[in-house]
Amino acid sequence: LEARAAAHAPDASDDDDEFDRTPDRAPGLHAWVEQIAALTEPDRVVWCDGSDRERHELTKVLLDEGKLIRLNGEYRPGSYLARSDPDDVARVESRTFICSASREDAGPTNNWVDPAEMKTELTARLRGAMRGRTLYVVPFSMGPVGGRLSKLGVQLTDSAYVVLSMHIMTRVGAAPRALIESGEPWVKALHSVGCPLVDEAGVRHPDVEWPCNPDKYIAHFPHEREIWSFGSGYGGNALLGKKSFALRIASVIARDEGWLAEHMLLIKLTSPAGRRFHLAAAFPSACGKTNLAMLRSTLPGWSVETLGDDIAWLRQGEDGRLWAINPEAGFFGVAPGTGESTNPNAMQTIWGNTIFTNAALTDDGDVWWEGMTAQPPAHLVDWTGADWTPGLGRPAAHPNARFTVPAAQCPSIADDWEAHDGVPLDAIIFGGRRASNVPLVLEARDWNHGVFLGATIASEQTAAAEGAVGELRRDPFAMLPFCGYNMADYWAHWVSVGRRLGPQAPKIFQVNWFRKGSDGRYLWPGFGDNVRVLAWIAARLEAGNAETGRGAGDASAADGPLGVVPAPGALDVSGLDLAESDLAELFAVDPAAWLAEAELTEEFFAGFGERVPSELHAELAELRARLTRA
Ligand code: GTP
Ligand code: SPV
Ligand code: MN
Repeated sequence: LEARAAAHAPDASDDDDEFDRTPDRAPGLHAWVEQIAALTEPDRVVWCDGSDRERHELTKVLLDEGKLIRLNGEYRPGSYLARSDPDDVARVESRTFICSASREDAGPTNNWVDPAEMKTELTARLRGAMRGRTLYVVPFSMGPVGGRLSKLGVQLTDSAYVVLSMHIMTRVGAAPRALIESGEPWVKALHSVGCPLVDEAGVRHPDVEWPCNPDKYIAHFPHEREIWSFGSGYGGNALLGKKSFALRIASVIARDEGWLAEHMLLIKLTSPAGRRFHLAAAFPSACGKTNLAMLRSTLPGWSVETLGDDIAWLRQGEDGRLWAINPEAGFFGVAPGTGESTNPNAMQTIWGNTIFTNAALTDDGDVWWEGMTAQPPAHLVDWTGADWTPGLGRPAAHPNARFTVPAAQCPSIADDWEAHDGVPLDAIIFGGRRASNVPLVLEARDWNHGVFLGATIASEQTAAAEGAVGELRRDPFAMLPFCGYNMADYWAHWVSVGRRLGPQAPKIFQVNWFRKGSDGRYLWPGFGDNVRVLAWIAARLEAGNAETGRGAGDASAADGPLGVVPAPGALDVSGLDLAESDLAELFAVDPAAWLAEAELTEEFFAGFGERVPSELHAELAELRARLTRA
């Protein structure tokens, strides 16, 4: 690596790399790398090319340093386990900042610090922060390289684990670098774990398994399209192409350019008649996107193919329709709950070439987590490195343990998942984790009603971020932690996008897989049986299509106070062990409880003041009127 470092340093005289011979081709890039290297004082600078050779070298470094554990190649070839610091296991929303010019532009749902102040503070933290470490320069593309909806970035990082993860999650290498050096716009993404190996006195300290810093900052500068992340090595805090770029910065670019950057899965649904539908769905973190994206149908003739599991960029095409891409190249998926019975496609995807983070280790060198099998192994090493046996009363894997794996390995991946123009979108689905009140499925009456449904999503909090798990919180559009500007302006942007799309706009639906009975059990079987809900959605999409009529199934529906719901018998529940009373409860609407929710929605909107679009106030008034009549 050291030799390569010399060869790839920006000022190297060695000219085996055609780009390094002409460092002036991207003066912004080279000057920035030099400036950050001067500030952070790494031992060396390595320009990454995304190659297999680089992956092997970085893996070897991480194994030698004890930062990765090689899994048993018989069960999990090319796969590794990383164990994080126990205080660096999830996104840190309290330390995530949107540093727009004014506090109002960040809005009440984001932490805001004046951009100049934040840069001063972070510059102080970053001074000498990479001493004793390597600074990696990682050019990447979000979306297929050169695609119409794709965007470029460069991440600087002092974590080889982050580089390896970026290899999987984004398109790293010479092709995006060439586009950047040809003058295409790109996003600056600076990351340091904030854990120098050499102190101020020049004394070198031993490294640790997972370097990080208790003082964390995930700072975004929307105006400059820049990200500065300090102190964490974990997923959403550190893989800056993902939430920081593809959602927070991209949502601002999207607002300015008239498109949408969303926390959505993307799938292709095929009916028994061979009709194809492209659906996007926004559910909050750890609320079922990966599972729906990889759904294996329990209804004969229906199938789902995977296009994306976490992020979608949506843009109007020349034909006037809304087109969607998945800007990522891999899955950073929740491990617990993933097993053959719930998500067999995910289990097959992670057959090998996978980085696991905070899973438990079996005695024969494989990984395990709660929900992978019905019975846990008799002995494990848990995610903290401690011995574990069943009955200890604590989970063996961290609840936010994750797998990082190339999307191409997914058996259900769609042929056109890397199409440069994306796919035309037929429907958008909103959902959350709601034990009560929210029905299994409903259809919005029109676009603005759909925007109201998205804006008012509430969901029980999960382990994907710090905070009390289970607490109900508003998570509009599943974007609460990811919107890079004022949430009310974002709602207004959605209203305006719908106005522009007109009759070509996708239809909007809402789902809830998580409703519970009074005895605390889930009323709906979920997972593969969610295709039954998708089939009704497809029928509704076909019902509006005069040419093909009702080829997709029973589209009959009834108007309810919350929206349009399946008419009795329209939802295919054949073969399910579902009591009539449970089915009724899945769709039950309690007007009193909903009037109370409407009260909370009014309070929620009030927190955004005058910026809430009038269309949403009108939808709230309409909801109340319908509930009162109900
Ligand atoms: P992020 O990657 O955090 O954005 O999450 P995600 O939305 O992709 O969530 P994921 O699909 O990984 O699901 C999170 C948890 O919800 C897992 O433990 C799943 O097993 C569980 N889950 C997903 N779908 C269903 C469902 O239909 N029913 C039930 N009961 N649980 C589900
Ligand atoms: C989420 O929390 O929504 C994730 C995982 O998808 S992370 O990349 O850590 O944000
Ligand atoms: Mn997510």
